[in-house]
Amino acid sequence: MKNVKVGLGICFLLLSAVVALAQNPLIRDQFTADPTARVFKGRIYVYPSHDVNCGTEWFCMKDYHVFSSENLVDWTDHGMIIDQDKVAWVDAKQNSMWAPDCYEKDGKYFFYFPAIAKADSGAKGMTVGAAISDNPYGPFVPEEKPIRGVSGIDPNVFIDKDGQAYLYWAGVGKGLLGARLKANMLELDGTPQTIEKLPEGMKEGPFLFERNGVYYFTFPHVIKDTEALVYATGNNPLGPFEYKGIIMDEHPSKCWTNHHSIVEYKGQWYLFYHHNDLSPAFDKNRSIRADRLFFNEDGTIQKVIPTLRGVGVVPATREIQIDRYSAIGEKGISIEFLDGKKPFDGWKTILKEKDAWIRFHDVDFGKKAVKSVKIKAMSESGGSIGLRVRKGKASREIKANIPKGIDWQVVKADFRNAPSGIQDIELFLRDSGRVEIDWIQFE
Ligand code: FUB
Repeated sequence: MKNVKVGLGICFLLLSAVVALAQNPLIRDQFTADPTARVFKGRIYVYPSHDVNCGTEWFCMKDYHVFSSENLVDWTDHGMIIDQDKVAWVDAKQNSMWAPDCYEKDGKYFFYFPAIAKADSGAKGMTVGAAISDNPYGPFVPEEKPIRGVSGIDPNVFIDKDGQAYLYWAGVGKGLLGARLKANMLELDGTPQTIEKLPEGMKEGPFLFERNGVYYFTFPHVIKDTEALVYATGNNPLGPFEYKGIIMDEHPSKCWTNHHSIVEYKGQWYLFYHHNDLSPAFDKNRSIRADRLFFNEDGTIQKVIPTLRGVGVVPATREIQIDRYSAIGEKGISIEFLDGKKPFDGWKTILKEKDAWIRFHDVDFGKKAVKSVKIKAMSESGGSIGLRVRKGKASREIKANIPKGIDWQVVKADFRNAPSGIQDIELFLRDSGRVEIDWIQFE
């Protein structure tokens, strides 16, 4: 499933891997959380935090990677950009490198990250530091000391049209705060102020953006049991803001955290957020996702319904992970890990009843006609599946027989005269039986 290219670099962090993934979660070979997406030089960069499992019941986060994509399908892992052992002020015993951000100013990239400070660093507890690079993917050089006057987590930076920069963060037990930054982007300019008139209750992960002169102050907020993503708007980067409502409901799975960013890329707005897809039993090992976000005419945000399908348009000639579906029938179908002990291997679709079906949209058949389709499948009973490619009323359908067997096999079937361009794919079980599907691929 993984297509890895390794590039030669001048230092360790330029060892980069390209992983073809257009669906949710976006990164499947490691845990990622708290994604801040930014557009730099026409490319989308995502700065998440990096969960690992240390065998404890709490977050364990030792370093940061950055990922980038031009097409929202091929994500490059640029490797580790900050390591807790290499930051002078960080207490590396704490594994506390929580949600980061990155912002560009005058050709320099400022990466902001929270961590627990060493006792002799001049700061106490969770605080925020910066690291600077000439490139969005590093190498980043950390400052010797954290930013003075910041006590808390989840830094977020915004530069307004007049060039004034702001830093926001979640003050532990002190609500959400903001302050002006000096021109050097490394010092507060004035006293931090609490962002007022926000709803009562647990709040963290502030993310501010501006659209059409309106400042959107967005943040995770516990309304009921776990974190929903919500927002308020105002006329000024430091408020006051008026609460507007929910961007994304709390996860039904009870993954306790959510953490997000909102970015416009090539004319479409996206919400980046996280869920514990690859670790259903332990919600401190999370995975980043992206879905489209839309505004109403009056500037309010439409609620985003989380999807598995995600946002990338998948070339028909790639392995299509149909288990990351856009729609699914109600009966006779389930999605399971290929191997429950190896979640990074991904998922499979299990068709168990006649007419059970699954749909996957936005598959790009391009201009060159495909001739056949390969289906990686397994069927202990043997089974017959139908595969339909359709665009509106035009459709092309074939059937493929999956021979009886207890091993995965790649079955090839003729598939000519498929409609060109971007299509939906539907897969269904034609008769009784049980068929498991890993992926399908046209050629
Ligand atoms: O990732 C650790 C913490 O969980 C973040 O800093 C919070 O926003 C929450 O997502």
